[in-house]
Amino acid sequence: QVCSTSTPVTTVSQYACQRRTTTENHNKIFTDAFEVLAESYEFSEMEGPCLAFRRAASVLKSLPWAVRSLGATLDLPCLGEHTKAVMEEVLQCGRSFEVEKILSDERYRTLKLFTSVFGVGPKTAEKWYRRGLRSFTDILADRSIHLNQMQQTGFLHYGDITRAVSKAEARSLRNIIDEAVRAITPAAIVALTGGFRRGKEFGHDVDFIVTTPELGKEKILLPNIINGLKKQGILLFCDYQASTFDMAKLPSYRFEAMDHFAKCFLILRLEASQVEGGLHIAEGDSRGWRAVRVDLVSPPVDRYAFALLGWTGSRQFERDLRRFARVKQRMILDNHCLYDKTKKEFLAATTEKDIFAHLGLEYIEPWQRNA
Ligand code: DCP
Ligand code: MG
Repeated sequence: QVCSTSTPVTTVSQYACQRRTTTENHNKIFTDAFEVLAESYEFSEMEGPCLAFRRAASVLKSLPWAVRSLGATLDLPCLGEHTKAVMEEVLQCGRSFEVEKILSDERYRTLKLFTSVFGVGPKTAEKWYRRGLRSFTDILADRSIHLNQMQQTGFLHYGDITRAVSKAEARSLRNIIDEAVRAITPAAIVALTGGFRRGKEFGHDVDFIVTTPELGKEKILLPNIINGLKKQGILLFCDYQASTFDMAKLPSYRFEAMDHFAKCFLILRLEASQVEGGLHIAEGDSRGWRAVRVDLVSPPVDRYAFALLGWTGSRQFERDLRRFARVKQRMILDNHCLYDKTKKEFLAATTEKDIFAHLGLEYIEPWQRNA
């Protein structure tokens, strides 16, 4: 008997770094629900279920089609009983009652509100919630609460900072950073990273990597850029963290969340006149400027590819790159390096493509990393 040709079964990988995920999400009704559940578990410090919902959301985001029945999800990875129960509800009723319950829950709502302030993390939000505080008015009226500088600035520019940054605004900020950097050393390298590099239309901030072709010279960059922005009168806030990077300590940084490169978390004043099509601000707001969050990271140039890959995201894409490296290749990947535990050696890379190749992965373009 002759074998009948059948259409090849394309299996979806459980690793986001083996999937191509554009910004086009055909399953938003499900992934929005999963995000709420994941965040709710995060507030309760239940990492397992939180990650399970994040992974499930990420798988659905990668599909070039909309799920219309549970039957269509049979071959998909990372969808457990709980996620399928939520999907079933959404398919039948257009919404999930479990999600609605969370959205109206006082604790969830309060923690969500408090963590929306720049400089307020889940720990601080929880502390304020336990004290019985429920609103910004409660916080600002409580004399026993000391707000650090970041949080004070967070409240001061709350409206602007919680409002999304547009692509046109990101482009204008790129020009501002480019100019500030070029005034220091014309040879400097500036790269847009984060969500805008992945092609997103809006972001919560704009992320850049800045470095110099001459190794070691990058040390002078951030302090000088900061000074330049200050002189221009557009620096509204700056949290500068000097480099604690030490090649000799690699690859042992791996359990830490942040990398050790010099970086600064900024709030800049952006003029309407500098943005093509105007600012992305509330209608009726006639100030002519807005505050925007900008992050600058400054790795030594020989670490550039790792930093760029690490800061381009998405978070889920990064998590799975590292998990894939660890589980499948016995390698350790972070924002600084790639280490092969079998060969006991560091693998060099000057481009992101080099890193994907070392990992035995097909190259995934930045705009396909919206996992
Ligand atoms: N990143 C990470 N882990 C963190 C923080 C950041 O892996 N704890 C990486 C992945 C992110 C990138 O850095 O994509 C930039 O961080 P942002 O918080 O700015 O995230 P995005 O730019 O992706 O999204 P947004 O549009 O919200 O800024
Ligand atoms: Mg960003």
